[in-house]
Amino acid sequence: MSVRSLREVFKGDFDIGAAVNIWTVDSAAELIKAQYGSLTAENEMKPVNTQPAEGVFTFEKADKIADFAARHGMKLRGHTLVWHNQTPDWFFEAPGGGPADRETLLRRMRDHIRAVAGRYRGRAYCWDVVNEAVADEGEQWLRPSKWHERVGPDYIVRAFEYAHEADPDALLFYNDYNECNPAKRDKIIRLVKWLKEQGAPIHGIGMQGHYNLESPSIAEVREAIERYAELGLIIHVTELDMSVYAWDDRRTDLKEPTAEMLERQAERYEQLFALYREYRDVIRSVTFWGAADDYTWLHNFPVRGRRNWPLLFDENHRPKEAFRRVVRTAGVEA
Ligand code: HAH
Repeated sequence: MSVRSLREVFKGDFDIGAAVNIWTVDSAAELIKAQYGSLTAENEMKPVNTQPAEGVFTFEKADKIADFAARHGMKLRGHTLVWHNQTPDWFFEAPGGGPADRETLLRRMRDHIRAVAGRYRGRAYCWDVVNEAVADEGEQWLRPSKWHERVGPDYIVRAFEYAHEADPDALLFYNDYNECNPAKRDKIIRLVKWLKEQGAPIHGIGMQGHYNLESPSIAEVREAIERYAELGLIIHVTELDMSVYAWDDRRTDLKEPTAEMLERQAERYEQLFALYREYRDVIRSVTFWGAADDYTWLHNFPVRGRRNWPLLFDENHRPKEAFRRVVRTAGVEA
């Protein structure tokens, strides 16, 4: 029996994408070609991989993914140019040791963005320009990172300017997680408003979408979409997955997901996609953070020695109940 293609089912609504890496483009090639219309490199375009030492650019792995996308007529989302994580230490160090100053950091940022966004110009149609700059907890607005401490908050503005300079045609995104948490959501909104006041060329908000069976509630997701949409930018769901564990569940004994977990996951995915379809005018792309459950960043994270099953396809690339329910939201049977 043939399986519906997510890409086709949601054609009139939004793009359906998946994060891939240099191994999964091979191991899940057939599934990816059949189901997804957009790719994101899970790690291969991050600073740690593209510029491991100053002035030393390595693009083989990123190219492998960009080439796969081009060969199969898929879109490519760029991820990510400026981040506090997966960025080599040299970025922040002075040539003689000690912390680099603001000018050095901004020059390195600009050179990096120019090289990476420049290389994929005409291939990556959009970029997550700044990833996760907002603080998770408490009163603090922006996360205390080396970028923030050594450049000041305007590092975010500069990143968008440099990205626009490197690729004037690319759509530029601010991307973050816990984006439906009301307190963090409001900090993200404050950031985006401030960026617009500063004249930063920002076109969209990336809602990462790392969810679980309990949170966020669908009402919180709806409220977040509403508030982000009011800013007049487009929305991409950039890294969707649904852990079968609550955030504080530390169990490591499960060899496979329980029937209850799979049912609840299917129900939540169905509710999410029904919601996304309501907002199809602002949500232009929905990308899963993986292709199928055999490989996900959530194996061993945040709990070592634990597997997870957060996606729509199982470890053998077969559609799960969640897949059928998602397809159903578009008014067709799986
Ligand atoms: C995301 N962070 C990153 O954007 C992505 O690049 C990475 O591959 C996986 C997840 C989400 C995140 C985190 O890094 C740490 C704690 C919670 C969530």
